Amino acid sequence: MTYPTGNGYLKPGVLPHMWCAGCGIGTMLGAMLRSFEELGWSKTDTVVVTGIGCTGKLDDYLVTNALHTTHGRALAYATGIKAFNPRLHVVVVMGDGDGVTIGGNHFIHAARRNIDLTALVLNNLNYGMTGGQASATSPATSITSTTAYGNPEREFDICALAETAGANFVARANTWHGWELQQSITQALTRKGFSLVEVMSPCPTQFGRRNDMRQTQAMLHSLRDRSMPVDRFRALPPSERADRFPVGTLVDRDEPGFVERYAQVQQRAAARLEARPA
Ligand SMILES: Cc1ncc(C[n+]2csc(CCOP(=O)(O)OP(=O)(O)O)c2C)c(N)n1
Ligand code: SF4
Repeated sequence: MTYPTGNGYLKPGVLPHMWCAGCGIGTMLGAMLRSFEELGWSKTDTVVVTGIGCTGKLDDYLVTNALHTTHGRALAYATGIKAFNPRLHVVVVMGDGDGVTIGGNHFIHAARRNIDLTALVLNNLNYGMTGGQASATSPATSITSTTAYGNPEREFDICALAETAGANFVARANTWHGWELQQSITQALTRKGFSLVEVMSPCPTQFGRRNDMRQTQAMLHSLRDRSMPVDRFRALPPSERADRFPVGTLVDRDEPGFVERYAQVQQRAAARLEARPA
């Protein structure tokens, strides 16, 4: 089997990777590399920004410009990079802890700003790296290392959050349906404004084994079985939606992104300066 090189984005000699057997992060990495390859992006024009966690380790496998940042703040660093040099393709890879738990505020404001970045949030329903603690996406009643008798909190719907905050493009995928995952990533990468792909992914080691999914593949199968193409999901009566989640493109709009709006601000400021009496 040949592994995608993503235009040479994959660091030579790094495989096999560090993630647990049955983890979905490697699948997301493969899909992202195939998308880079498909779009013909150059390594020098692409920056991958990560946070901290099992998902945050993804940049270790890349040859391109990569910035390994602090937990929950990847979007803040990425915003600085994009604002300083809008020519760059900036892709931000985070876990659900990074993206919407400790990083929730940065996430809301990146989407509100509609800053021209692509965020890939791997949602494995818990903090994988640090021992399986509950995150903001751990389902209500689920068992984690910090909710041994069931999670009393309700979970965030990451896609709904991005949509409400103002993101131009929002999609959800899972690591079982690899081709669809790659299609969603490619679409997200080509949109202006803030684009999000929520990647539903198994964490058999921390989440699966605590929630009646002890076999390595069980959580992956559960995510596969609960996924439903968005058109079919929306046709379901609300009473039948409970254990399902829609996958595919949920939002695709063409509002001006931050880069475009900021360029207009710069033009207005330059015109004002020029109009000043000498
Ligand atoms: C400010 C800060 N708080 C806490 C930690 C400890 N920490 C490291 S990784 C992590 C959880 C990562 O979870 P997630 O982002 O969901 O990624 P996963 O490991 O599941 O891929 C935590 C809490 C940290 N490194 N920095
Ligand atoms: S702990 Fe979970 S998220 Fe981390 S590598 Fe293992 S399976 Fe993947």
